[in-house]
Order: sequence, then C-alpha cells, then structure tokens
Amino acid sequence: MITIFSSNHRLHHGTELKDGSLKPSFENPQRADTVLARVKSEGLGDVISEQRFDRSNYVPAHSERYVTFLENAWQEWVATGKTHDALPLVWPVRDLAIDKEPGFIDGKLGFYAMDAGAPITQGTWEAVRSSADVALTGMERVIEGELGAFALCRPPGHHAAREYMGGYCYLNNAAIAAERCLRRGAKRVAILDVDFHHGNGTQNIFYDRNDVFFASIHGDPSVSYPYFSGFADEKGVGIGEGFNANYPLPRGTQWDTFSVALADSLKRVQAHQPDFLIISLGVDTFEHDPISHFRLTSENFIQMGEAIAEVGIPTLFVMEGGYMVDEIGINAVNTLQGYDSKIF
Ligand code: 5XA
Ligand code: ZN
Repeated sequence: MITIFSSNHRLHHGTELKDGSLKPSFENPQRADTVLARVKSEGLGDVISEQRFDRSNYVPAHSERYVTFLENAWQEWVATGKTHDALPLVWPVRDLAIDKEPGFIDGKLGFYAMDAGAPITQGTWEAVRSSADVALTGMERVIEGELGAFALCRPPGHHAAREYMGGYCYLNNAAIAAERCLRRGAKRVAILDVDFHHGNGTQNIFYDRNDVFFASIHGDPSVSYPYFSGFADEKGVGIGEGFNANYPLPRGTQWDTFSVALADSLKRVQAHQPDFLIISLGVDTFEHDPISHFRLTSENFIQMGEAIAEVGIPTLFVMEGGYMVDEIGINAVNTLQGYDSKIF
C-alpha cells in the first residue's frame, strides 16, 4: 500500500492544557516519524510526498472565515506581543453570542475552539495545510484506482468541525478527502472512525447530509473525551437522519466487544453503497495508550484491517490519534497489512 507523508508535520509542536497545567502536547512529531519508520522497515509500499492543493479544497468541509482564521491566527497573536503558543481562554457557551466572530485574537481563539488542546504555533498553519494535502493526495490516488492508500496525516483532524478546532485537530483531513471525492464525481462516501475518541468534528460536518455516512466506535462520552458528543442517539438530522451512527463502548473494552461494533458499523457502511470508504485510523484504542482506555492488542489491529478489507470498497486510511508508545507504528501498520492481506 502506498503511504503519503509530509515532513512539514514537524513544524507543529505545541503545548496543551492538561490536568490544570500547561504541558508538552501528547500529540508530538515523534508519533508520525515512528509510524513512518515502521512503514519503511516493514516495506509496506512506496512513500510519496504530498501534492500542494489550493485552499479552496479545505473550505467545503469548513468555512471561508474559519480557514482564514487558521491562516492568520499566529500573525494576529504575535502582533499582540506574544511569542508563546496561542491557546483560547474564553468560549461562547450556551447563552453567549455564538455566531459573532470577535475582532480580537483572544476572542477569535475561543470562538473557533472547543478546548485548550489545539495550540497555534509559528509552524502550525503550514503543518495543518500539509496534513490536509496528505489526505487529498491519498484520496486522489484512490479515486484514480488504488484499492488502498495510507495518508499519514499529522496533525490529526477528526475533532475539527466546520468552524472549530480542538483535541489536537485543526482541519478535518478525512472530511476534506470525502468532499474531494464528491466533487470528483462520487455519489456516496462512508467514513468510519475507529479512534478511541468520538469523531465529533466529522459528525458535525456531515450531520445533515445523506451523501456521507459517518460511523464512529469510541469510548463512552459520558466518561471520555470529548464528553459532549458521541452518544448512540445521535443519528443525524433532516435528510441526514439515519446517516450517522455512534458506538460508545465502556472503558476497558477489548476486541470481543470492539469487533461486534466494528462488524455492525461495516454492515451499515456496505448498506450505504459508497464509492469510497475513508477510515479515520486512530490507534489510541491500544491497551497501553497513555491517554485512552480500551484494551486492543497489536494482533487486534491486523484483524481490524482484515475486517475492513472484507467490505471490498476502495479505502483511504487517514491517521488520527495514538500516542507515544513504541507500538504506535506497529499498530498502524498492522491495520494496513491486515487490509492488504485480504484485498491484494
Ligand atoms: O482522537 N483524539 C485524540 O486522541 C485527542 C484527545 C484529546 C484529549 N485531550
Ligand atoms: Zn483519539
């Protein structure tokens, strides 16, 4: 399987507010480099660089003003005399004005963020747009006939909604790839998110749509991040009703439970009859992940890849979460090798 990778990911390395204090982010450059090293040592396939795409490719999944905010946020922050990471400190919750973009960067950061887990640094925009380009390059390869491709995206994307960042995510790489398929003539697309955390951003973008079916298997949001979405009764709205499926699972979930949800979600993917399938591939479901609470083994990731291949739909894998343990590379590549073993 081909892998698409951008060394620009290293331009982004920030801090996050965790347990009440500012710490180096768990989402660090070592992650993508470790996965890339495993792709190479296993001889998974060719590794290519991303093509450059125009920003107009990011807008369909987001909005013009949100993309403009991301492009300019660092300069606006620096113009106020600050040089450390930009993080929000006030949010438009409940009865506060939720649709008026503030004119000052402190307000904009809160307006366009769901949490204090998506720092903006000097290199963030370049890394973020390159990550989206990695997904778009991979999607193009699949549209052109590859049966599978791996977009080794960093930063990840699945918490990024139409108009907000959060949870280490800025542009929603999977959603941007899905929009590209539709603009290139696909009628239907499915996105399956197997990251430990609910893909709230992807759900938000497609919630009122019937052309993109979205399913997410994740830790029960009543006790796990992102806490405010990912419940089983979120099924879509309007013509999108029935095109969103959530599988919240308890802490400590092992393969026996996860695989049942996976099989059901894949059945629903098949029923949608998509031209393309996009997998939001988080490997933070691993038993030793430092911030998550499932108990999948490295062997289970091979089984996951095999199960995904069984549905027989050309598939783009988009890297999401999975934190610094040596096995992050093993688990991501195991999934891809499991897929390859059945599809080729
Ligand atoms: O998939 N999302 C993540 O792994 C990020 C979770 C952020 C928790 N602060
Ligand atoms: Zn995650």
